[in-house]
Amino acid sequence: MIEVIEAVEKIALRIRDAFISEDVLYSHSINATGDVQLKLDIKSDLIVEEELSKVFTLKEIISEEKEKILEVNPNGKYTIAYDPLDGSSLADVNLSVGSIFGIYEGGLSGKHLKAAIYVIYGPRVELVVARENVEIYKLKLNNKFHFLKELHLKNKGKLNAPGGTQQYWASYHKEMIDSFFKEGYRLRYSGGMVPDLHHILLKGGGIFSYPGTDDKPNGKLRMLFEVFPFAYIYEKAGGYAIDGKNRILDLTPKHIHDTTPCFFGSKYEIDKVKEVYGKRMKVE
Ligand code: AHM
Ligand code: MG
Repeated sequence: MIEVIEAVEKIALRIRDAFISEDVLYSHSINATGDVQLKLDIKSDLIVEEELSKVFTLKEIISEEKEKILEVNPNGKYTIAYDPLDGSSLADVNLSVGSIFGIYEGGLSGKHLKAAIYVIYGPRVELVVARENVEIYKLKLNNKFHFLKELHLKNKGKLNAPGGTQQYWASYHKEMIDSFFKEGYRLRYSGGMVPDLHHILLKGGGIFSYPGTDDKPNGKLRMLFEVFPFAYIYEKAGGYAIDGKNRILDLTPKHIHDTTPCFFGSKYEIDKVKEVYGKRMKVE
């Protein structure tokens, strides 16, 4: 597994460098020599594919940016599913974005997840690795990641990050979100899953939700690339991740790009979601 983590460290450095390369960040057209210039998300996907293909323990890689599974090493044992640059539209306005990796062994479901990693590109670059524990590393000037601490969620937090288009929320979902605000929770939603979930994790608690809605009954966020890795990270940190009723890590996607409604948080908030969603699961 260490070889996978080392590959992610290299990826993080290369994507960090890609942000300050103007031709990558701002080009949406054909350059002077007639080449179609790369956008940041395409460039990030190429970087990830290049680095992960060199890792001998990886059998297959699955990118959020690609239709199909790519076999990289027939003798490898893990499949890695990744979102090379989650929330990439936020990079254009210079907000934090991230890369997410789920490492699966023996199948593609929540149960087969063996580790999860994400990188957050903010004012600092940080790496969070979940195996038995959840550890955060900070990138220093020597281009090495240094261990900072273990991350743990408390029983209850103060932050509320409600995703999805409000116009399409079910009435009971809206009431639940409002009830957190009435209890004093503060709105913290940047539109980037990585910074929003990182914020809650680092502050020790709160709730992030992306529900099923009229326009998107299965939510927006993808199981393999986004939801399972964060569910794993939250559980290992002492938190919870559910789809409303079920534990996220008990789910199995039918197709690699399947999405699911999702709620991540500490015990108090997730108990409340279970209570509300236990009674009414359908969008009204
Ligand atoms: P992306 O993978 O296309 O970037 O979309 C995922 C992002 C998440 O980071 C974020 O939580 C969500 O989309 C925000 O969606 P919305 O704009 O509907 O709130
Ligand atoms: Mg994404």
